[in-house]
Amino acid sequence: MSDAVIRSKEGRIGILTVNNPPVNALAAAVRAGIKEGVEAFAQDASVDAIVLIGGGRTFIAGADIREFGKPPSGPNLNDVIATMENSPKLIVAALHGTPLGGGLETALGAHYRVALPTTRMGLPEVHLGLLPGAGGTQRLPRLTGAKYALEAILSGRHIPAAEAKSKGIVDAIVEGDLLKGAIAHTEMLLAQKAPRRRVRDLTVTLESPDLFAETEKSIARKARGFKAPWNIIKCVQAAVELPFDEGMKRERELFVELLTSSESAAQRYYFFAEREAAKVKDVPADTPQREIKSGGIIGAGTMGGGIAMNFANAGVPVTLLETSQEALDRGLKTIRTNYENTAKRGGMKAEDVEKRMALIKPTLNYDDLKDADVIIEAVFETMEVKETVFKKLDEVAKPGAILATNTSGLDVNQIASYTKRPGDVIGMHFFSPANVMKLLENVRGKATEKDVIATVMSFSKKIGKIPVLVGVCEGFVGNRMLRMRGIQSAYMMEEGALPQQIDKVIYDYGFPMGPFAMSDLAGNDVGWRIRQGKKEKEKRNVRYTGYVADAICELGRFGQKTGAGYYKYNLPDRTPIPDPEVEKIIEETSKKLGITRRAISDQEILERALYPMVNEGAKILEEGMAQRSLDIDVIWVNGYGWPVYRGGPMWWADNVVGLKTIHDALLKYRDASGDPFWEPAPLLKKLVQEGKKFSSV
Ligand code: 3H9
Repeated sequence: MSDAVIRSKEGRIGILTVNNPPVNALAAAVRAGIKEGVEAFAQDASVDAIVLIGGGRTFIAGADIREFGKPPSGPNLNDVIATMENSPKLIVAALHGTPLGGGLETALGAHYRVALPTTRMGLPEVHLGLLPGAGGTQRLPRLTGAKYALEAILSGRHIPAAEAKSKGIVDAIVEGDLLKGAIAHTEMLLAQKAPRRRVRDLTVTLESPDLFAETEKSIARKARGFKAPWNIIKCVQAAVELPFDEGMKRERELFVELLTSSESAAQRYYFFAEREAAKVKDVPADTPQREIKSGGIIGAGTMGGGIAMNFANAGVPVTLLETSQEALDRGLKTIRTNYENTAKRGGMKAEDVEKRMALIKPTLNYDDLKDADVIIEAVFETMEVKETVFKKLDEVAKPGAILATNTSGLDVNQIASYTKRPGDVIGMHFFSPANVMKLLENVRGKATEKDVIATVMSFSKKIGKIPVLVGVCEGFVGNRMLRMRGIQSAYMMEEGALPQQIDKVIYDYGFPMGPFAMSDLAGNDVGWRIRQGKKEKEKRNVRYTGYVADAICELGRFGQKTGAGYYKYNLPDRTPIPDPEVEKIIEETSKKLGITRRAISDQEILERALYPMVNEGAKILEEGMAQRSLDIDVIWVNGYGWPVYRGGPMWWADNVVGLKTIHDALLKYRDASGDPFWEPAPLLKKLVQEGKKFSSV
């Protein structure tokens, strides 16, 4: 008997307790332990029924994702579940924590299910590019009807216990001690001589004959590029149309198709990458942390207001400072409107609007920041303003307070030098809108203390962010790489491509939009003003990148907000419409630059837009500005819409394109253009020579 599943008895009930911390994932030993336990109790005359329960914080949270792709060992999960379902002894699954994926599927193999009120269950395989491959797509529809099951499996959402009860997924909610409640429920079933109810024997309700066609239509945009959602629809359709065993066969085929796809490999990689990114190599998990009970934010603009909302959403009181009453009022009004709109859409309870507003204390006085445990500055992006703010903060903040800057581009070390406590200073680069975007680039200065890093990384999670630690360099990781795509997009436009062609290639790759549509959304004037402020045209590149962009801005085409940019817009409709006027500007620019326009292929566009980003990623890695290639991927997937089914730029380079292909393409473009921009990064060259990947660094 393995330790992974512990057998015990309470009276005439046999108990199987899964014991595989932290989340009782279905490793081979767990699968074997359940099967053997069910078989042993079946032979045991002193046992009338069986309770299956999880030890520790949760019932089984799914298959062991780390086992996918490795040679199979131990009994297959479908056999384990069939053994349960066919057991001559009645089986009750007792659910707590997060019974997910294969965990919930195992529970659906029991004859009955009870759950604690706090249990949140679901079939989230879609997030791993998979589908429930142990009967979930066949059994759930038999309990809930096809429509509900389809929605639940396609969204992968966590279903609260009360909802699960109302849909028949669980039979009873148990208050208090789960094991006791489960035993009592089992004894009641035995007393009632309840049948061993096999979910496989139930019939599926199909609410509407158009369900599958309509669902395909409704997910078309969101599921673009993903494989799993389409296979999930086919599986649930099979549950409706085929006998159980044939439906199971179909599920298996469609599961294996996904398991061997690069989309799922990317998504499974990403699951662990996101968790790994929260860990800092030289800051051990047990590093003592500073306590954060309250915060302060300087600047109530779009950024500051959004950051304040993150604090309030997490229940952390925050003081919001501005320099004028009008600015403060404006900022608070925007926050309130955001909350009210969320409440109207059903995203939060109406009474919570006031509760959250009450956590945000407005002030015009720096002294009100004296008790804050962390203070984040979100003021105008010039070093002069930052200097004033940090000198002031140094005067008022209590000893040990963490002083953070939300700068997206200025030198965090220089900002830290304006205080007498550079060890307490760190960058927290939120992305706009800060109350929505999950990514947080935390920027480690050369003096930042380890306990400050540990505190900020874990506080980031508390306020609902996905944190990644980066080093001080221009643009940090995300914007530094984005710039590479921007440079080549501008050049390609001058050489012969139009914004709509470049945008389409990037959109088709899987990004939510291309660089020009994105610029129109963000406002073309932002970059224009920065370029105007610079005394000389950029030297770092062979050619200036702003010719077309400047011409467009000179016509007041700032983007969506002015109804025109690289595209025109019939506002309020925000669909970009290609504009012959822009085409003319582009052609004139090419002429002025002495460039004969040529047709540029989609493949060239893709390579020139994305390979330089990978090359820059290599430099970032080599300089230690990102800890690992996975950190870069997490930044790009979360902050910039890199399609998760391609894993992020570095995973894609490692596993789909291949580093040698990228290296050779860089050389090809370098030789054709003579532009040193294309020089492969030394790390890329080295890895190619050694036949290694970025993930090995
Ligand atoms: C499946 O079941 C397929 C079947 O349909 C078909 C089979 C034939 N495997 O997230 P946390 C690790 S697919 C291995 O930080 P939380 C995780 O990496 C699976 N490891 O905690 C972390 O490790 P470390 C369907 C796993 O409390 C530690 O556990 N199931 C797995 O914030 C703690 O995790 C899912 O997709 C796993 N399945 O959240 C559920 N799960 O400490 C995926 C977690 O070394 N998991 N780990 O960094 C989750 O959603 C969350 O982890 C959970 C806990 C909600 C369970």
